[in-house]
Amino acid sequence: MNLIDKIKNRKRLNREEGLDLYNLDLFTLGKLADEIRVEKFGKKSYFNINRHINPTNVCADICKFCAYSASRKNPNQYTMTHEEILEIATNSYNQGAKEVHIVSAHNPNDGVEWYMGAFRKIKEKLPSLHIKAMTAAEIDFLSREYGYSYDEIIDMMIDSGVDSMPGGGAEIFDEKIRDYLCKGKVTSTQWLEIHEKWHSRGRMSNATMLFGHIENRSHRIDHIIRLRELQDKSGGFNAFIPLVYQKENNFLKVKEFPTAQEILKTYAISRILLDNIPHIKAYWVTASINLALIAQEFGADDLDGTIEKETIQSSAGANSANGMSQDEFIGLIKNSGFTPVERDSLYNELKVYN
Ligand code: V47
Repeated sequence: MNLIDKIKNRKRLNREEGLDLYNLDLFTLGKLADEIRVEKFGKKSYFNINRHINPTNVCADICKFCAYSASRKNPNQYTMTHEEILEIATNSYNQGAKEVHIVSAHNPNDGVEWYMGAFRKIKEKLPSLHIKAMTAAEIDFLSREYGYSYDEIIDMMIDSGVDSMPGGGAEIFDEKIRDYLCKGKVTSTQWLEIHEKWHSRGRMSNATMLFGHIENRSHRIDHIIRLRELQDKSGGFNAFIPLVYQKENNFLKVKEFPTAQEILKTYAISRILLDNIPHIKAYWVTASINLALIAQEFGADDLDGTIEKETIQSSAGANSANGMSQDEFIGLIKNSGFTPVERDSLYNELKVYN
């Protein structure tokens, strides 16, 4: 059976076949991915009303791609108090946010309780606000820095009110590329182990892949296949999020950036290869809103959310510092021919905007 027939018959593709997909022309690939997307979700495009909070940029680790953590290029250190974090969460909740997405740098100054106490305070005051927090990289950092096992940290997160885990810190799993980008941080095996442990408690998480820097196509396919293998075992990933590398204010020298064509192909291939992860998220912050809207026709069914404030990627050049208004977001999805569906963090539908 040739590659296209295999996809049409919903047969699983292996690594080599995954890589071959890049040789298909963009429109053939897009059409194949779109057929799968439409079979699963029709013309629905999911989003949520969320608020990103990045409580500190003080970081013990050094990732070459990062423009967010305080460093020579970003001398403005900050660490929020619990009261400041709670105030942001409360204001967002009062304006309709259903989720706070809390990701910090790896702060060696304030202890595990600084992280957990913030979650507890939010949960106590706003029990219905979904807390998506703590990347596997943060969990690994706390474990290394303070001598807790992954299980202990995960149990503390659950006791403190964390509902789901974001997909950050995955970067690219290939060990050689990863070592160059962020040696010393959570390894690929550890990242996968932490998510598996989280899933084993009946909890959901996301998975990202940072691409468009020094990796090549086969590294991306390897990354996607490793996620597919874990998902076969644990079933806990809600969404896969290819993050397009942003190039400003960091220490990574990249000569060539991915074209729009390469980015769209990567979304489409993710949709085709990941037959067991339901949602493919075109995170508009890194793809740009224009390309994210087009990605809806190349396999993506989720555009993340309104975000309100965003620091990690906007520090590196993305146009996302102030999020996007709900009306604008809904209008853009509608005008692109899709049906906006507000979802909660676990993809239950809250409102369909016909
Ligand atoms: O892991 C850092 C990435 C991630 C850059 O789970 C960069 O729903 C591009 O994981 N260019 C954190 N990306 C953000 C993240 C995320 C975002 C949205 C939704 C979800 C989710 C998760 O940001 C890091 C890293 O890969 N990042 N620097 C950069 N220069």
